[in-house]
Amino acid sequence: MTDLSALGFDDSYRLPVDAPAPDPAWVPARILTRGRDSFLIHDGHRAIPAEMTGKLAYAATSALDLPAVGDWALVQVCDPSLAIIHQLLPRKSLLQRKTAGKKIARQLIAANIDTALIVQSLDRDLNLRRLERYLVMVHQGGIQPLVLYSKRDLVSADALAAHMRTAQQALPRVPMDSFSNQSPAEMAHLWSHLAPGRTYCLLGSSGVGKTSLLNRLLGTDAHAVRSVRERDSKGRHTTTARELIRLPGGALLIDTPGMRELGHIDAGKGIAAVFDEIDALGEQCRYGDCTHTVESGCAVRAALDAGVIQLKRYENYLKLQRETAHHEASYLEKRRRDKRFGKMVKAVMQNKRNRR
Ligand SMILES: Nc1nc2c(ncn2[C@@H]2O[C@H](COP(=O)(O)OP(=O)(O)OP(=O)(O)O)[C@@H](O)[C@H]2O)c(=O)[nH]1
Ligand SMILES: [Mg+2]
Ligand SMILES: [Zn+2]
Repeated sequence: MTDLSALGFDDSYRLPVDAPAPDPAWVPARILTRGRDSFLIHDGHRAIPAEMTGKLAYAATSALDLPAVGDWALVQVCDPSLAIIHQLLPRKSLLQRKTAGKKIARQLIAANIDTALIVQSLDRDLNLRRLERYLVMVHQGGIQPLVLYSKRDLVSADALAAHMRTAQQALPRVPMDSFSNQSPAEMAHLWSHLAPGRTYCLLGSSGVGKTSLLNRLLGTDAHAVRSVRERDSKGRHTTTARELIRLPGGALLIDTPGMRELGHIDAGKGIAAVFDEIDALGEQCRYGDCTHTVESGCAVRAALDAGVIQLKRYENYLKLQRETAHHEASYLEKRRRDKRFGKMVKAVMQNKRNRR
């Protein structure tokens, strides 16, 4: 008997009613890990190494069309050591970011996440701007956030209280909690956030304690952790791969490597959700296309002057807006160029064939 619901399967992953009927031999399976060209999937019975069909790979017009960790797909199980991924099932949610560096491309982090556990270390400075960046990514993907402040043992009770107060005041609607992995009681409390059959994803900078948390939840040392001091200056991260893991009790968890850069492409929806009070004020600006910078009759600037909105939050809002618009424009331009190039190659090939 397969129990796909234990892997997080539900009715929302069915193909749309008007989609062509898939091959009856294909079964739903979840992507556990993704290598360069290979995958590990689970079909409810067992984990099986898998490859995707050439058709799926060639039909992909961007990284978004390829399987990511957490995706549900229709696969054909050939034998216990090989499955073929034929088709992706509709996604409930999708975590993505701009690839690091100058390149303008989307990178998929994980699919079908219910809640992102954004881990922030209490022994580092409270960086609300970085947290807003994570929240934009999470909201853009249609995912619930839960901020977990880690390493509680490294700060005093007063420092913790001040920290949490400031964070919660700045982001009143974001659920937050704190813990130390040194405290069994605090670890036990964390379980109350994790429900069976739901999928969670650990996010946060390198060294904040994501993998340590996973290990504690698993009750093993199966996954590598490394002290912040041991991390080399080349910025090597301890966790390098993403993997979907089933926890005791049945929650599903994906660990991720810490991200140095957190750029967004086309994240307008996420920005509007994270900066909802600014977004709402924007409706009252005199001009519909107000940039909230120099226009007269700007309700956002008025709120800023009245001290209703914090300057740093406002600045981060503008920065993220500019950045996402810029990346989106570069991304579209690149797609146009690629398409033109593709057409040209096709025309040349056609020409060649005709001359034969
Ligand atoms: N004092 C204290 N140290 C912790 C706690 N959680 C994690 N650490 C330490 O922090 C260091 C980094 O932990 P990791 O779990 O490797 O961090 P990570 O977030 O997985 O890092 P990357 O995989 O590089 O993204 C390790 O030395 C852990 O032992 C905690 O609650 N308290
Ligand atoms: Mg790690
Ligand atoms: Zn305005």
